[in-house]
Amino acid sequence: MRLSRYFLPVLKENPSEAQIVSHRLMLRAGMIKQSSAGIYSWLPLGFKVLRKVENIVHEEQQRAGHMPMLMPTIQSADLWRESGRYDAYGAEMLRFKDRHDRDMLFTPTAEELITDIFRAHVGSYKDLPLTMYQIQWKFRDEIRPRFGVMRGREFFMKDGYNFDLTKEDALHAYNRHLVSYLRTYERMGLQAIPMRADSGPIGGDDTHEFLVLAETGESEVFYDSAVTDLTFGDREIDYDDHAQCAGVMEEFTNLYARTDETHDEALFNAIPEERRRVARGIEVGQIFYFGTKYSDALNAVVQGPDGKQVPVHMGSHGIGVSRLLGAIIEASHDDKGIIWPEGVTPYHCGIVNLKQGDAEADGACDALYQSLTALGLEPLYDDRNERAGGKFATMDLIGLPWRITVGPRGLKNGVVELTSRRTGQSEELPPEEAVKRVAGIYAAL
Ligand code: P5A
Repeated sequence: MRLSRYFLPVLKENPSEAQIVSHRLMLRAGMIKQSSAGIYSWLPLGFKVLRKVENIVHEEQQRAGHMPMLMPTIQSADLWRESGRYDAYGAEMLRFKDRHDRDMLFTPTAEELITDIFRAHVGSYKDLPLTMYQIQWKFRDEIRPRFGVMRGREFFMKDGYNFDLTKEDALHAYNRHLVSYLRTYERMGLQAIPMRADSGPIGGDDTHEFLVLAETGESEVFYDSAVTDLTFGDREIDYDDHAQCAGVMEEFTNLYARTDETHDEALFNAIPEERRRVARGIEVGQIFYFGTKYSDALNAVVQGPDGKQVPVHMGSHGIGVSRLLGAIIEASHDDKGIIWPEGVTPYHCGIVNLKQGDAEADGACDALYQSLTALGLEPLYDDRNERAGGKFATMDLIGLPWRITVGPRGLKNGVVELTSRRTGQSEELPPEEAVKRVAGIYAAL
């Protein structure tokens, strides 16, 4: 992409309505624009990162054997009356009527809808286990939408639902989700710690939230500092192996880590004092096992091996896809702007031409652009007639992890400059070496 043709409405001033750094930087970098409270348009740069995050979620869900599908954003109230949640859900549910005076709602979550699909089509235990998910817009009429995409009213969520014959199988699905979520967040450059939590209106006793530690986080958390040493890394996992998934669950949840709703002072005080931490975190996902709550209410039964009809065991599992962009920025920025982790960066590498219009510099930039593109990478080429300082400031603000700077002086010596956004360190090297270096970094992901 050439910056001269791109729609990147960066702001020089700090927008006064933004209280936290991620919101500020998303507005300043021209990623989003608020349309009304808690509702945003995703401008090209923001949309590109949203898609990257969404793709990682898709890849990791499918790796775990979960099937993508798509349900509508508008639902009829009928199913919610059947489950008893229509009245219970409260003011967060956006309700309206269609022209025939039928009660409709904008989906805040889809346990009822998927259970209705399940009961219409599945009748035997032989069709289990089954896990399907979607990545779809949700609406919750939050009392205090704030912090940009962090607490929106309209937000993008991955919601997955498992159907199993037994509690044991459903707990395996729970563990499988935990493992896949660990992988998902790590690929985005984030450490998200599973913490025992409260299930709220979704229901059930077993639930963990995934929290990214950040001062601006909305949740208060209590944990043993040893949990921050755990990483999933690139270990092999067989998602069908119950014992292996249970082992990972055990490893990542046996140390004390809880949100304030389930915090237990006595257990916390049993941790050695120097390892006790009270902090704040951003909830980027939550997994639930709620047994037969919805299958009982909506009569979702299958014929078991002994011929008897039994309600299925279920769980649901969410990732805050749009919120993740805020969380990633909270975790990765400096005073100049965003620093994208390589896994989610909107463009792989910036190219800054220090002397636009100079035949040699223009030619070298075009050649770099072509070489990077031929290797499957997406460069963002600042080909505007701007001063170098302005170009660097824009690149720093939008946070591409790598930048190649091209100028007549370097070209005389046959070199360009490769700069890491994270460390600020630069190196002079021949253009083809710079391309190789950048390609190597992404190939290793
Ligand atoms: C699990 C999937 C559920 O809704 N039903 C289907 C279950 N869980 S949840 O915890 O309520 O939401 C899942 C994740 O969505 C994100 N989230 C939000 N993101 C932005 N703005 C909001 N207002 C908002 N509300 C929830 C969170 O990351 C949450 O973990």
